Amino acid sequence: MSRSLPAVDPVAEVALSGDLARPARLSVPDLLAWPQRRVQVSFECATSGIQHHCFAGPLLHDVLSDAGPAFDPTRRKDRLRFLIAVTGADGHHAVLSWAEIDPDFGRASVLLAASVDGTPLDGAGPQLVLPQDRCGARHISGISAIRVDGGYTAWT
Ligand SMILES: Nc1nc2c(c(=O)[nH]1)N[C@H]1C(S)=C(S)[C@@H](COP(=O)(O)O)O[C@H]1N2
Ligand SMILES: [Mo]
Repeated sequence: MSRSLPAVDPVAEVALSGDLARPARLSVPDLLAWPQRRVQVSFECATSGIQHHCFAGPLLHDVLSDAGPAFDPTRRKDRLRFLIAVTGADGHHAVLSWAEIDPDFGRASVLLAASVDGTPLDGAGPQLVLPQDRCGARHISGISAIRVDGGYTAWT
Protein backbone atom coordinates (compact mmCIF):
# COMPACT_ATOMS: atom_id res chain seq x y z
CA MET A 1 0.00 0.00 0.00
CA SER A 2 1.39 3.39 -0.90
CA ARG A 3 1.35 6.15 1.65
CA SER A 4 0.55 9.64 0.49
CA LEU A 5 2.45 12.55 1.93
CA PRO A 6 0.45 15.44 3.38
CA ALA A 7 -0.41 18.01 0.75
CA VAL A 8 1.92 21.00 0.84
CA ASP A 9 0.83 24.20 -0.80
CA PRO A 10 3.52 25.30 -3.22
CA VAL A 11 4.87 28.75 -2.48
CA ALA A 12 5.78 30.63 -5.60
CA GLU A 13 8.82 32.89 -5.50
CA VAL A 14 9.90 35.81 -7.63
CA ALA A 15 13.62 36.12 -8.34
CA LEU A 16 14.83 39.73 -8.39
CA SER A 17 18.08 39.84 -10.33
CA GLY A 18 20.29 41.98 -12.50
CA ASP A 19 21.97 45.24 -11.58
CA LEU A 20 20.92 45.16 -7.94
CA ALA A 21 22.94 45.51 -4.73
CA ARG A 22 20.54 43.10 -2.98
CA PRO A 23 19.15 40.45 -5.35
CA ALA A 24 16.34 38.55 -3.63
CA ARG A 25 13.80 35.78 -3.82
CA LEU A 26 10.40 36.97 -2.62
CA SER A 27 7.26 35.00 -1.90
CA VAL A 28 3.83 36.61 -2.06
CA PRO A 29 3.63 36.80 1.77
CA ASP A 30 6.97 38.68 1.66
CA LEU A 31 5.28 41.36 -0.45
CA LEU A 32 3.02 42.26 2.48
CA ALA A 33 6.02 43.89 4.20
CA TRP A 34 5.69 46.99 1.98
CA PRO A 35 2.85 49.55 2.14
CA GLN A 36 -0.15 48.08 0.33
CA ARG A 37 -2.14 49.68 -2.47
CA ARG A 38 -5.56 48.57 -3.63
CA VAL A 39 -6.80 49.32 -7.16
CA GLN A 40 -9.87 48.56 -9.24
CA VAL A 41 -8.75 47.82 -12.78
CA SER A 42 -10.62 47.37 -16.06
CA PHE A 43 -8.81 46.19 -19.15
CA GLU A 44 -9.66 44.73 -22.49
CA CYS A 45 -8.42 41.35 -23.64
CA ALA A 46 -8.27 40.77 -27.38
CA THR A 47 -9.79 37.30 -26.92
CA SER A 48 -12.03 37.53 -23.83
CA GLY A 49 -13.23 41.13 -23.80
CA ILE A 50 -13.44 43.57 -20.90
CA GLN A 51 -12.23 42.28 -17.50
CA HIS A 52 -12.68 43.93 -14.10
CA HIS A 53 -10.46 43.04 -11.13
CA CYS A 54 -9.49 44.40 -7.72
CA PHE A 55 -5.78 43.99 -7.02
CA ALA A 56 -3.81 44.66 -3.82
CA GLY A 57 -0.08 44.72 -3.22
CA PRO A 58 2.99 46.95 -3.03
CA LEU A 59 4.24 49.33 -5.66
CA LEU A 60 6.80 47.69 -7.95
CA HIS A 61 8.91 50.82 -7.45
CA ASP A 62 9.04 50.33 -3.66
CA VAL A 63 10.06 46.67 -3.96
CA LEU A 64 12.73 47.24 -6.59
CA SER A 65 14.12 50.33 -4.84
CA ASP A 66 14.74 48.24 -1.72
CA ALA A 67 16.74 45.76 -3.83
CA GLY A 68 19.27 48.53 -4.51
CA PRO A 69 19.29 49.28 -8.24
CA ALA A 70 22.78 50.20 -9.41
CA PHE A 71 22.22 53.85 -10.18
CA ASP A 72 23.10 56.98 -8.26
CA PRO A 73 19.76 57.96 -6.68
CA THR A 74 20.85 61.59 -6.47
CA ARG A 75 21.39 61.85 -10.24
CA ARG A 76 18.08 61.61 -12.08
CA LYS A 77 19.70 61.11 -15.50
CA ASP A 78 21.45 57.99 -14.24
CA ARG A 79 18.17 56.03 -14.02
CA LEU A 80 17.00 56.55 -17.56
CA ARG A 81 18.85 53.65 -19.13
CA PHE A 82 17.41 51.04 -16.73
CA LEU A 83 15.05 48.36 -18.01
CA ILE A 84 12.74 46.16 -15.93
CA ALA A 85 12.05 42.79 -17.57
CA VAL A 86 9.13 40.89 -16.02
CA THR A 87 8.67 37.18 -16.76
CA GLY A 88 5.78 34.86 -15.94
CA ALA A 89 6.27 31.19 -15.14
CA ASP A 90 4.65 30.38 -18.51
CA GLY A 91 7.22 32.49 -20.39
CA HIS A 92 4.97 35.50 -21.02
CA HIS A 93 7.16 38.56 -20.57
CA ALA A 94 7.25 42.31 -21.01
CA VAL A 95 9.70 45.12 -20.50
CA LEU A 96 9.09 48.35 -18.63
CA SER A 97 11.47 51.25 -18.31
CA TRP A 98 12.57 52.37 -14.85
CA ALA A 99 11.48 55.89 -15.77
CA GLU A 100 7.91 54.63 -16.38
CA ILE A 101 7.46 53.84 -12.66
CA ASP A 102 9.79 56.50 -11.24
CA PRO A 103 8.04 59.24 -9.21
CA ASP A 104 10.24 61.85 -10.97
CA PHE A 105 9.24 60.66 -14.49
CA GLY A 106 6.25 58.58 -15.61
CA ARG A 107 4.89 58.04 -12.08
CA ALA A 108 2.84 55.00 -13.14
CA SER A 109 1.39 53.27 -10.05
CA VAL A 110 2.45 49.80 -11.15
CA LEU A 111 1.67 47.13 -8.55
CA LEU A 112 3.14 43.76 -7.75
CA ALA A 113 -0.20 42.33 -6.70
CA ALA A 114 -0.33 39.88 -3.79
CA SER A 115 -4.06 39.26 -4.20
CA VAL A 116 -6.72 39.46 -6.90
CA ASP A 117 -10.38 39.96 -6.03
CA GLY A 118 -9.54 39.14 -2.40
CA THR A 119 -7.81 35.83 -3.19
CA PRO A 120 -4.12 35.64 -2.17
CA LEU A 121 -1.72 34.76 -4.98
CA ASP A 122 0.63 32.77 -2.72
CA GLY A 123 0.53 29.66 -4.90
CA ALA A 124 0.45 31.27 -8.34
CA GLY A 125 2.88 34.11 -7.68
CA PRO A 126 2.28 37.85 -7.89
CA GLN A 127 0.70 39.65 -10.81
CA LEU A 128 1.88 42.82 -12.51
CA VAL A 129 -0.83 45.49 -12.49
CA LEU A 130 -0.72 48.55 -14.73
CA PRO A 131 -3.89 50.51 -13.95
CA GLN A 132 -3.34 52.86 -16.90
CA ASP A 133 -3.10 50.11 -19.53
CA ARG A 134 -6.19 49.79 -21.74
CA CYS A 135 -5.11 46.33 -22.90
CA GLY A 136 -4.62 43.50 -20.42
CA ALA A 137 -1.55 41.94 -21.99
CA ARG A 138 0.99 43.43 -19.57
CA HIS A 139 -0.93 42.24 -16.50
CA ILE A 140 1.52 39.34 -16.24
CA SER A 141 0.30 36.68 -13.81
CA GLY A 142 2.42 34.10 -12.02
CA ILE A 143 5.55 36.27 -12.11
CA SER A 144 8.67 34.15 -11.62
CA ALA A 145 11.43 36.66 -12.37
CA ILE A 146 12.07 40.39 -12.54
CA ARG A 147 15.38 41.54 -13.97
CA VAL A 148 16.63 45.11 -13.62
CA ASP A 149 19.18 45.92 -16.28
CA GLY A 150 21.15 49.12 -16.69
CA GLY A 151 24.31 47.54 -17.96
CA TYR A 152 23.31 46.30 -21.39
CA THR A 153 25.67 47.36 -24.12
CA ALA A 154 24.64 49.32 -27.17
CA TRP A 155 22.94 47.12 -29.75
CA THR A 156 24.35 48.86 -32.78
N1 LIG B 1 1.63 34.81 -17.29
C1 LIG B 1 0.75 35.33 -18.16
N2 LIG B 1 0.12 36.46 -17.83
C2 LIG B 1 -0.77 37.01 -18.69
C3 LIG B 1 -1.04 36.43 -19.95
C4 LIG B 1 -0.33 35.24 -20.28
O1 LIG B 1 -0.47 34.64 -21.35
N3 LIG B 1 0.55 34.72 -19.35
N4 LIG B 1 -1.94 37.01 -20.80
C5 LIG B 1 -2.22 38.43 -20.60
C6 LIG B 1 -3.39 38.89 -21.30
S1 LIG B 1 -3.30 38.91 -22.98
C7 LIG B 1 -4.50 39.37 -20.64
S2 LIG B 1 -5.76 40.12 -21.45
C8 LIG B 1 -4.67 39.22 -19.18
C9 LIG B 1 -5.97 38.50 -18.86
O2 LIG B 1 -6.17 38.52 -17.49
P1 LIG B 1 -7.42 37.73 -16.86
O3 LIG B 1 -7.23 36.28 -17.21
O4 LIG B 1 -7.33 37.98 -15.40
O5 LIG B 1 -8.65 38.28 -17.45
O6 LIG B 1 -3.59 38.51 -18.60
C10 LIG B 1 -2.32 38.84 -19.13
N5 LIG B 1 -1.35 38.16 -18.32
MO1 LIG C 1 -5.40 39.39 -23.71
